[in-house]
Amino acid sequence: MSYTAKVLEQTIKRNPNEPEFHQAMSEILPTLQPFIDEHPVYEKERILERLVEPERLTVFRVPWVDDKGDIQVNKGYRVQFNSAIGPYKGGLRFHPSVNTGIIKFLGFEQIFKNSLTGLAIGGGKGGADFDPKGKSDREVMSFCQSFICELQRYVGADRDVPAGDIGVGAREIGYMYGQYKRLTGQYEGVLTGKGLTYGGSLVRKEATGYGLVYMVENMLASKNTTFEGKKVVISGSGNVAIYAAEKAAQFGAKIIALSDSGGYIHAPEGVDLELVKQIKEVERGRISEYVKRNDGATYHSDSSVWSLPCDIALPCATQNEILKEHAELLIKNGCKIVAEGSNMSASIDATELFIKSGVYFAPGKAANAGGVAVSALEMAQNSSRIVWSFEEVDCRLRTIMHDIYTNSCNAAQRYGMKGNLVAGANIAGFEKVAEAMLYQGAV
Ligand code: NDP
Ligand code: 2IT
Repeated sequence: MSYTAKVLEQTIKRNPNEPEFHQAMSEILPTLQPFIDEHPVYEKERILERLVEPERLTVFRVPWVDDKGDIQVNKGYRVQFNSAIGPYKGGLRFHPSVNTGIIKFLGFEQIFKNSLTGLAIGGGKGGADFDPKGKSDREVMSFCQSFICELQRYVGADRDVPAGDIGVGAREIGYMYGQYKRLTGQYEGVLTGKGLTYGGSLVRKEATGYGLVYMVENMLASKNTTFEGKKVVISGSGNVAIYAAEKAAQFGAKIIALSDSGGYIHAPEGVDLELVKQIKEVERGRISEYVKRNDGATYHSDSSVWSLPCDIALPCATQNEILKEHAELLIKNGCKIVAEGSNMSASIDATELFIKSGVYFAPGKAANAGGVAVSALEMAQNSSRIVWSFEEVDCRLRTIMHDIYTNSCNAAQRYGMKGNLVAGANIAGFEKVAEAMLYQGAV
């Protein structure tokens, strides 16, 4: 049995009931074998056994008081997975589905993603099984303050720097930042995705979506084409989806669909993004609201957004939102490019089918790395107490996405897997972390 297969088997056995974590490891570990064959020292030094075990996993109680005066209790999490190349960095997810397996899959992916950015950030992730939907601002503030009261013991500008993810945006980051400052007396870059008036970076809000489109820009360029006139289907209608739609539209694409967990809108002539922003960012409403105010679109809750014919599909909602049956539909309808805005958007069999069928596929750890990359630029601006212009940050983001694309392509090619960005991104991300772990000894 190969080294990677052995570690995978052992790790699955040692971490039962964590299917998403198993899936992330099953996608990553086997692709590292050719690189490890060439560098046997990594097996000798047990790098993989160390890599799959988080440095630390904290689970904590988050009690808070709702608007009726009742006490609610949620579970909070932070996994500090790997600090070989920098302080832990990764988002916080507030969603009722959050559990240990989901936090560990996200934290594990984050190690590779953060390495790919070329910046000095280690892998971490956290969150809570709290559902912000339907809660008042006051309730969200109460929850966030309680959450950070506990988390503040474990984070810090040079230690662990959380940010947003599903259910955590500027509002939640603001409440947590204010409470952190109050608890510690420190005005430091402990969180990213902050508001622009208190240490946030320009382009952070847009970064994941814009970065995703910059990744696809490179994929298209390799096929001598551009976004101009392409039909794009996007799932989700949150932070990543909205800014992916914005940049793709600026590049001349037509965004024909967006969704949320209730259903999707189909706008054959292109979505009105200002209306989407009003509904989603301002009113915190449902995407179904769109068709009540724009008669160029229809709403569907009984079929999948992936049933729509398109040139490019950008999943931007959550993990495993593209299963094999959806991949089959996309392929049948002529989709040529799939790039993951969400983490682990596609199941393993869906990913394999895309690759086998010649659909150009970019995995999340490469394609959605723009968000955390600009988070690291926010950290850099905070430490040096300067502010870069929108153009400066955007230009750095575009270069970073270009470099991630090139490094992933080159790594795949080096190991005889030309065009396989899944293997390429895994190897390119692993190289730096593995070497850093090796040189730091048995830690
Ligand atoms: P938001 O909370 O802003 O938006 C999430 C969107 O996805 C909403 O439209 C939501 O619909 C939908 N969604 C969430 N969970 C589900 C589900 N179980 N089934 C169907 N739809 C769902 O989150 P983000 O846009 O920030 O995150 C989207 C994805 O991108 C996540 O996978 C995240 O990990 C990833 N990501 C985010 C980054 C960032 O910087 N924010 C960076 C890199 C990756 P509804 O409102 O109905 O729940
Ligand atoms: O999945 C991710 O990369 C994020 N949610 C962003 C993390 C960050 O620290 O900006």
